[in-house]
Amino acid sequence: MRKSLPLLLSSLLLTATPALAKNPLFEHVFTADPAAMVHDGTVYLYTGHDEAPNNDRFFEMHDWLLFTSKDMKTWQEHGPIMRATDFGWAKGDAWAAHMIERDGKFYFYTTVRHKDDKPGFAVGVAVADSPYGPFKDAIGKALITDDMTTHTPNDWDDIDPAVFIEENGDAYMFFGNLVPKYVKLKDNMVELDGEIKTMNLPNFTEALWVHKKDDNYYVSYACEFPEKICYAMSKSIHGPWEYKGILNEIAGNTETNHQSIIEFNGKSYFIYHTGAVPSRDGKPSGGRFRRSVAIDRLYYNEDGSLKRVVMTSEGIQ
Ligand code: FUB
Repeated sequence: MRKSLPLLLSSLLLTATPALAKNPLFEHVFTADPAAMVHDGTVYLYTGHDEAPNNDRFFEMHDWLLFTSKDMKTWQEHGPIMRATDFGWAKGDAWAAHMIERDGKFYFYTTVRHKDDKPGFAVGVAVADSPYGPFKDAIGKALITDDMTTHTPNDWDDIDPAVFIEENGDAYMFFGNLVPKYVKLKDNMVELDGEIKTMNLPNFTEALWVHKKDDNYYVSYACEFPEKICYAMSKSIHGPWEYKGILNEIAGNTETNHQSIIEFNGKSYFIYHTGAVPSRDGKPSGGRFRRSVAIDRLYYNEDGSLKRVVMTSEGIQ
């Protein structure tokens, strides 16, 4: 006998096991552009904060949020650590950022939109004595402004900073949209030390992230559009970079993606964002301007190359 729809639904509800979905990580707030840092046994997850009223127009991002975890499963929320307009020279647009520690100070490199005296997107740097802040503008001006690079006519081609410190202490900042770039930083972490160089990375869009394991350097980045995450490997921070292919497929319901790769307690993790939060309680669902951070495991092959990420709804169990 065929069941009526209400009966079918109620029997399904009675027999279904509650889903323990852990990806995306948070549903009560939209989070994007994860920038994770491991420090003193804790994972600090800094995220952008999508506040667009819907998925029709564009990003609305005012501040950056912080979540921490000691097991990658339970997360404590610390709220906003900084607003884009805390940089007195910035108009707003708290886009992708990166946190790194050096000599007990925490440097927060951010994408923001510059005021009209130097129009376009810019990179700022803030500093604090603690990973929780309070963060203040480290130099009172932008570290990178749009007029410093002329590789594309776009005013958003200097975005998405990611900093890597070599074992010998040399620090480099990677950034860019459509043209990947990097520049050495002085030991004080807040001044450029030399010229901005370009990199050769196939299908590059944005969201550079550099990490090292054993004697291999890895650069991962958002490629094509809609964005997948691709990666390349090298034996030197200066390249040449050998393109290795797709690391993660289009993450679902958003054209952008942005990854962090960390190692924590002997395991490697791939942290990214999706548009997968469903509509609940009459609120608009996730999507391209209402993104949400997710985490899955990252595995290496014996030759050091990376296995393609398997995105899960369970997340880290
Ligand atoms: O979140 C705004 C921008 O979208 C970021 O800067 C890019 O990486 C992309 O995720």
